[in-house]
Amino acid sequence: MEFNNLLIEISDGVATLTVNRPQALNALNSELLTELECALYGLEQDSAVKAVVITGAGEKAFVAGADIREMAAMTSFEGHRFALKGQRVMLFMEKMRTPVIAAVNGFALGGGLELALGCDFIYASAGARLGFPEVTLGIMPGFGGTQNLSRLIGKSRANEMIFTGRLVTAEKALAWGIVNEVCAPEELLGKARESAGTIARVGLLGVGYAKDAIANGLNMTKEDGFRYEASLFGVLFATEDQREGMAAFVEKRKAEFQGK
Ligand code: CO8
Repeated sequence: MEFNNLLIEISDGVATLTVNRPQALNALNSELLTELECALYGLEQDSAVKAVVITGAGEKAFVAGADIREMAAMTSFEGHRFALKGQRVMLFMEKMRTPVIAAVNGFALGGGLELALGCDFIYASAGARLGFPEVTLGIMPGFGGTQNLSRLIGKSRANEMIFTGRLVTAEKALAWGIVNEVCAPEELLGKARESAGTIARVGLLGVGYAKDAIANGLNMTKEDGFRYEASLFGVLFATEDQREGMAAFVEKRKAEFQGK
């Protein structure tokens, strides 16, 4: 499928997906959200892809939010549909077995920060600014931001960011646990691809099941989460990857995982 607003490059098991609408600071309009959904679905089905990095085109922005020009004319019904459309993308990323890393290379605002929070973890460049300015537009986050941010950094800090609409620096986002690492801008994509490459070289089944256990376990009691983890752990013992990974260790050689 051809995309008008996305670039996809696949190399050594890692897909780099670039949101490519720099004239609007990569703002997410309906077309772009549809393309994101299709692209992520395609990457999840592609056995050559073992990890995904999402970044923004240009030097200024990762994604500066949902498209305000498009939202300005929406009815209540359309606003609701638009929120559900964005949420579908965020939820799909959580459910994908393939890990997704956000490389936040500039402004990550509103729906842009929600996109980053929908990824499995985030690296940011030193000059990046992150925030939820929705309240300054008379709305609120609608692509999962209230849920994902509060679960990630706790209610108080999420409340402060969302109620004030103030942006935080990459360093503050690091201190608050929103991003895992702050990199020099010229090193950001390399760092994200390097981590994605490390993930791509290990057993994807183990990674996928671990992702499933963490994402679903967060919505369970600890005891249910433990039970769920044990079930998935058991399933892995029915796979060739488990046999291969352990045999390779015993035989002191590199494992050749097949993802089955
Ligand atoms: N939507 C549409 N266009 C945008 C957006 C956006 N979010 N952000 C930037 N642009 C456009 C600008 O309009 C401008 O276009 P043009 O050149 O045609 O006028 C171009 O990008 C460049 O932007 P600026 O000239 O404004 O660049 P500056 O460097 O002066 O400022 C900022 C950069 C600070 C990032 C500024 O562009 C800005 O404040 N952007 C808006 C940020 C924002 O408020 N984002 C949140 C949007 S709301 C949202 O994301 C809700 C998500 C949930 C939706 C729920 C469903 C209903």
